[in-house]
This record gives sequence, structure tokens and C-alpha cells, in this order.
Amino acid sequence: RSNRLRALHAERKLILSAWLSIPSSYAAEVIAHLGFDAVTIDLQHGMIGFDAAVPMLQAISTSNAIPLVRPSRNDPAEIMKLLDAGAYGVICPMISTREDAERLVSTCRYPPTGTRSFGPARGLLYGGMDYLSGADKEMLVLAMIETEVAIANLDAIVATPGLDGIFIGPNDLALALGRSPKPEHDDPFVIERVEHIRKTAAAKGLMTGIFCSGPAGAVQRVQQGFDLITPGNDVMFLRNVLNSAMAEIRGA
Ligand code: 3PY
Ligand code: MG
Repeated sequence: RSNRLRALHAERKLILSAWLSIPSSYAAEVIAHLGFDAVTIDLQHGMIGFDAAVPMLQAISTSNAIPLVRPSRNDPAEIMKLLDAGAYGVICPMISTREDAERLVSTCRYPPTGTRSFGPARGLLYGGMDYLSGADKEMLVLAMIETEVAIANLDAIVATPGLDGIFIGPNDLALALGRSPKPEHDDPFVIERVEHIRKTAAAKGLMTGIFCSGPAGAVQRVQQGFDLITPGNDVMFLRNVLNSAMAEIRGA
């Protein structure tokens, strides 16, 4: 199975990814069928471990959305298990150095290119029996840029062979710059740093992604030129919709 996100990026089309923090295969299934291009399972800040992620990947497989994961850290063992479970891309948190980025890419590629161990259990079911021949090409590798050290090393990170893109974690990035965590910051210094990261990565032809606080923030990021947009996570949307439903009813 080819990774449609690469084709969308090549055609300069917007990629929308849902972001799951609730450990539920049913929620994953419902959200995956809404028409998102990708669905990302968040094992870093979501309430999700590997055992919960597997049925969520199975649920996403019933839709056209490409299954992505955010692992809890740049850990080859965890990332390789998630790829074996059928993830077609990795958005890895806290990539701060060239070495971090090289290790991440190597984890997602089979020898002789990388160090990924062979055993693509669900990968074969999702990707097809020719999984091995296409895996290195299909797995999308995105490095999260969200530290001050990463900004200092940005040129070296974006030049990492095999890296497909970057994904900005705006909350951690703002914190690292001494500001309060906020997806769409009003602080000019944070705004400038975010645009610097986007431009530097885009100049290398990399996919540029970012996490947003909701539809308004997402529209702003699309207009800024980001390729891969996460409009918010499941809990944020659930909370907002239920809060406004309650307010509407109680205010009637
Ligand atoms: C951040 O904003 O730091 C993220 O990692 C997005 O979830
Ligand atoms: Mg973060």
C-alpha cells in the first residue's frame, strides 16, 4: 500500500491529521471515517500505551486515513513495535540534534539503509504482502521541533538524509523560549521562531507540520504555508462541543 500522504505533499495539497489521546478503538474508528487524510495516535501525551494503540491501528485500517503515531520518545524499540503494528509514519517528539534525527530515520528503515529489525506483523496485513520491498519508501518520518537546542541545530536536522519532514510542537517550543505554552502564540519572538523553522524545513523540500488549538488556528497555519495540520486532539474537540452544547441549553 502506498502512503498517500507523500502524493498529497508532492501535489502541494493540504494534509489534515486527527490526533487521538483517548485509548479507544471505537473513537479511533469513528474519527478515521470522517475524511481526515491521516489519524495520529499519541503515545506521548495521550492516555495510550502500545496495547491500546494496536486495536486503534486496526480501527484506522478500516478507513482511508493513513495511520500515524507519535511515540512517547525517540526509542527504537517502541517505534519499531509501532511500525510492526501497522503505523505508516512516525511523528517523533523532542528531536534536538542531528544525531537524534539520524537515529530516528535509521529506526524506521531496514538494513542496509537503517537498523529496523524485521518482523512486520500487522504491517503485512495493512501494507500488503509486498510490504518489505516498499517499507523504507512508504514510512513517513517526521521530527518534532520543540526545543531551543533544536532551533540551534535546525540546519543540520533538516539536512538529515531520509528525513521526510518536521512537525512543530508549539506548546513545548513556547515553553523552551521562556513563554507560556500556547499553540498560536501572540508573542512576536515565538511567531518569528515558528516561521523560521517552517521556512528552513520547506526550503529543503521537507513536509512541514504543526499542532493547532482548533479550526481558527488551523486556518491561520494553512495560510502561513504549513503542509500537515493537526487542528487539535480528540479531547479538546469533545470538551469544546460539550461545553457549548451545555451553555446553549442552560442559557435557553
Ligand atoms: C507541543 O505543542 O509541544 C506538542 O507536542 C503538540 O502536542
Ligand atoms: Mg510537545
